[in-house]
Formats: sequence, C-alpha cells, structure tokens
Amino acid sequence: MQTYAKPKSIKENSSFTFCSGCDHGLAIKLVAQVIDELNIQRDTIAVSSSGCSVFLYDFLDVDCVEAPHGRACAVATGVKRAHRAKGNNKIVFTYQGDGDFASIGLGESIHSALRGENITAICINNTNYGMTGGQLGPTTPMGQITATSPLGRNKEYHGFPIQTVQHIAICEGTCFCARVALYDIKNIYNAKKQIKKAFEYQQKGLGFSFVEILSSCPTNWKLSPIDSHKKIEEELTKIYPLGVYKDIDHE
Ligand SMILES: Cc1ncc(C[n+]2csc(CCOP(=O)(O)OP(=O)(O)O)c2C)c(N)n1
Repeated sequence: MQTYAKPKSIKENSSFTFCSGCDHGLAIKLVAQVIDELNIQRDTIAVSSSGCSVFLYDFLDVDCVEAPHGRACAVATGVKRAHRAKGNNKIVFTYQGDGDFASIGLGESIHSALRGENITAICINNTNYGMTGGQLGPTTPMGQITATSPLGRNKEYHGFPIQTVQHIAICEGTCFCARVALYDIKNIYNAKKQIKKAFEYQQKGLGFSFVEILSSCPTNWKLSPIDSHKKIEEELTKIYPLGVYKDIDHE
C-alpha cells in the first residue's frame, strides 16, 4: 500500500536549494498538496518576489511570476485582473517573506487587503531578512540578535515588531486570515487546512485571503533545525499567537 506520494504539483528532480532545516520546503509542499486536492494546477499562477521565497519557482509546477522586492501583491493584482478581464478565473497567490510582505511591501499588502483583491497571500515569517544574511526585519522580536542588531532589537533604536495578521484582519476587504506554524505534525496539518481555506475563499470570490507561516531560519538564527522549531514553539508563538484571526464565512 502506498502511504505517501510526491504531490503532482511539485516538479520532478528539483534539487533542494534551501538551507538545512529551513521550513520553506515544507511550506511549498503543503501549497502543492492543496493545489492537487483542489485540482487547480493548470489554473494557478504563483507570484514570488525577492528573498528566499523566490525559489518557489524551482519546485512548484505552476505558472510563476517573479515580482520586484515587496511588489508581489501589486503584481498579483494585475495578473488576477488581467485574466479576469479576459474571462479567465485564475487562482493567483503570492508567496513572500515577512520583509517582503510587511516592510518594503507593506503598502502593497495592506491596500490589496483594503481593496478586497481576490487573491491569496502567503507570508513566510522567519523573523529576519534571510536571503541577504539575517538582518533585522519588521517581525524581528524584541531582544533578538541579528546581523544589524548585534545587541538585540530594542524599542528605543529599532521600534516594535509588526503583528502582520492582526493588521490584515482589520482591513474590510479581508475575508480570511490565519497564523500557523510547522514545528510539529498537528500544526503542519492545521497549516495545510488554513492554506486550503484561503484558496477556497478565493475560488468563491470572497476577497483577500492571507496565511502567515511562522518558519525556521536555522542558518541566520544560528540554531540547529530542532532548536529552531523549539524556538518557534516556545518563544515565537507567545509573541505571535497562532489561530484564525478572521473568517467571514463564520461570522
Ligand atoms: C528594491 C530592493 N531592495 C532590496 C533588495 C535586497 N533584498 C533581497 S531579498 C531581501 C530581504 C528579504 O527578506 P524577506 O522578505 O524577509 O525574505 P527571506 O529572504 O527572509 O525569506 C532584500 C533586502 C532587493 N532585491 N530589492
């Protein structure tokens, strides 16, 4: 009996380009499983931008567009609307880092949510600018040491981190948003469930849907993969509580 099969929407023979213990591979696999289950592989367009998330195109076997840093939601808006104008109902989603979504791209992200743009955004929150060497990002917790905060984040110099999901939740055009993590099996299953819901809400045309995934960055955190997951479970989920923050179908 076959207990596991590679998702159809993952490319054949793609070699792993992420650091050891990085959660990107797992996040992309969950997205691929959702695409398979909804049978939308040929109707899905992914938009990723600068940062580690851009490597999505190495793995996911759907049409992909690379946006400039921070512009994924704006590019996805254009892609979705251009197809809709031609009568094509494409499923369009962004796959972005927290720096991309909530720092340089915050304007694009918030206004896409306020417009109720019928796209899905997935934000991989690894609490730093991973690709460029682990600098302080918008979600770096207080006290965390990064390449540009060697003494730890402090409020006098760096200010406070952003609560991305809560900000997106208060936008009237948001139909669904959730924060999930991948540090154990239960949470991995839940993450897939919320990603699927976000895609399904887009299929129903309900507005902007958003999932933030708390993800490990062992290289820049200078922790082992196991200790990175411990950090997420024991520290990050206290600062960034998991859960569904908005679901208009259940209000
Ligand atoms: C306009 C612009 N500014 C800066 C950069 C350099 N840059 C590339 S990736 C990146 C940070 C990415 O961080 P994040 O979005 O959190 O993604 P991660 O790499 O952590 O997954 C930066 C600053 C760029 N490519 N374009």
